[in-house]
Amino acid sequence: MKIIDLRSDTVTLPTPAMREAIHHAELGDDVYGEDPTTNHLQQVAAERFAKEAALLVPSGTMGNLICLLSHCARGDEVILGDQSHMFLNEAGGMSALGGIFPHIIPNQADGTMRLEDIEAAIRGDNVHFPRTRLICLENTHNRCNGSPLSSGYTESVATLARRHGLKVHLDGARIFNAAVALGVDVKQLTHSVDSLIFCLSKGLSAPVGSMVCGSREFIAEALRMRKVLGGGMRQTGIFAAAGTLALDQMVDRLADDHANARRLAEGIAQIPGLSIDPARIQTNILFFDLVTDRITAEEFITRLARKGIKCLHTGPSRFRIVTHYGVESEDIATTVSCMRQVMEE
Ligand code: TLP
Repeated sequence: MKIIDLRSDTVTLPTPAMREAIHHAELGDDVYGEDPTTNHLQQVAAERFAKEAALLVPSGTMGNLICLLSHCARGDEVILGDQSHMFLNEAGGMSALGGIFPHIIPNQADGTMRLEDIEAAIRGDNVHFPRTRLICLENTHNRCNGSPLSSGYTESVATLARRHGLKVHLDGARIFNAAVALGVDVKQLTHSVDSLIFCLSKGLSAPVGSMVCGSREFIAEALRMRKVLGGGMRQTGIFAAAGTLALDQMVDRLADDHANARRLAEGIAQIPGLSIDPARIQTNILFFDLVTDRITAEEFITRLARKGIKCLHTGPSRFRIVTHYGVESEDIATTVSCMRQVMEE
């Protein structure tokens, strides 16, 4: 039985070309800046985003934390969405390790935060207040159905930030999904932000790694913060080799994942007892709800798993599915038909 693992695009395995590149990667000690394969990936990433420099880091979580620590001092405040991954799913690292104060405002259903809400959250200069330093965006927005944020929206947040002397950081773990869904060059979505991270090891299928991009000065500080966090690695060319291929070969195919997610949503919408609005699915992430008491959420997940289909249980009666490399078009039909059987059993 083929296991169709739809829990996340983090489960993707490296492609045969990546395994080959890993095998032949030229290596050195990256802590001395001497791993040629890593240096090449960092240059390619910086060019792809038209930023001055880029840094390879072990994970998206560490990348976001490195950026927070590079932008902010202890006691500084960061404005971010209440549904953001940085607020909900990164173990409170900004407070635990940086003494940074999160100021959350509501994420709208499309992953944006209202400009009025952002502006109202910015503190004035007063000895009683923390210093507002940074605004964080997430594109695509994981918990908001993988919604892509437009370049226009990102620019208006950056303009607002600049007016108040603030910086903007983008959690672009899935920024290439956004670019493909919106049909724009990825630079258009990132030129106005001061720093960004993106992940090599999600939809792009590399086994390990995320990249931080920004100005040369910012990346010098990020390098120091990576060291502080114990993220200085050695022969990182082993996975940087796969990362370069991820950027070269795995971006355009994300459109297939988006088409699969939309087909899956349309199929789920037809199953009595399950609820989803397919019109909201623009990239590779979808959430759906169990809206019957004939079966519990635990039973639903367990019976589906018995049929070889794994999805993530994210709320009392809410589930998440993420399509990715390795999930084929025929797997979509199999998934819908198994879900229908589970609901009819
Ligand atoms: N998201 C993962 C994990 O929460 C397990 C997932 O399955 O969606 N930003 C965003 C928007 C993310 O979705 C994630 C990971 C991260 C940052 C963190 O990346 P990693 O897992 O590399 O630390």
